[in-house]
Amino acid sequence: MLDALQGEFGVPGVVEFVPGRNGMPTVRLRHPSGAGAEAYLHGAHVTSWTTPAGEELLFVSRQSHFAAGRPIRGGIPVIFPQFGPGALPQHGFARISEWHVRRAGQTDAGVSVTLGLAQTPETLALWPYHFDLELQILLRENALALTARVVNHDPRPFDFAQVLHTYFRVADIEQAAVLGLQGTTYIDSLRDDARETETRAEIRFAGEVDRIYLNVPDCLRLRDEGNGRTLTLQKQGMPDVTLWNPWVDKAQRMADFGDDEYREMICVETGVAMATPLSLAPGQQWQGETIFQVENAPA
Ligand code: TA6
Repeated sequence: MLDALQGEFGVPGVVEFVPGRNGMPTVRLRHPSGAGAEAYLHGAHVTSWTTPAGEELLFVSRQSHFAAGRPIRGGIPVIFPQFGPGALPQHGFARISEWHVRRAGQTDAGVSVTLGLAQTPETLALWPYHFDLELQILLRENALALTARVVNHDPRPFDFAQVLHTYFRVADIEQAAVLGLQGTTYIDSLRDDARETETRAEIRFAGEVDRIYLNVPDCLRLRDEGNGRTLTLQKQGMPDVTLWNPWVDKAQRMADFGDDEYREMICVETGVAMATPLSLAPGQQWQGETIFQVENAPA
């Protein structure tokens, strides 16, 4: 399989298809600057994004599963068509499905691979709609751009959510801050979904947080003070943002997450319809994008 993918889509030293953990097929992108990214075809799951200097910007749990039918803990889970619990498996089926390679290559814009998922007998059994879901992963010198597109190929409208559930690596959660959410309304999942207004210009972390922010400005920042780094998140078509850190107690209850790993990660998730599903008419499409940029990359 990997040889066939390499033959059809590969570019030696730039786009390479190689076995990942447990031999699961992955695609590795290498930018001329030295920046790198890696994604599993399982879930179209980005598990690594590194700077030209080789610094890892994403968090993946040392206890993550890498197996069919199981989500990878960390990186960038692709959430579709359901966010959170509900009639479908938690966070939907896209992150535990096997995606297909559609395009790959290098242009002036960067090094990219596009992965796709359409209905299968398994998804139809869970969610009886014909759809197409595509994710483009574009690597630049100091940026990673993820563009998601959903098309309704069914004769009926369907409701969906699409979220990039990104786990950022930080040196120490208590030396990290998220900026750009002041004045927005959030739903506090830890307080019976109470709706509040965010009053802080700079959000810091000292305990479990699980909040869905609605209709958020399209530019956010994550300051990782312990690493002397700031990441900018520039989004479009993805109005909602979730902040999540499990902290101690929840971390200890998660089999695929180390008890102390909460200290080295923060989820800043971007997407659409996190609180209220979005309806898509037959033949219509939705597209959204988030560009992660290292703001002050060392020269
Ligand atoms: O995005 C926040 C959240 O919905 C949390 O409530 C927590 O469940 C997290 O996602 C991880 O969910 P997972 O199904 O990947 O364990």
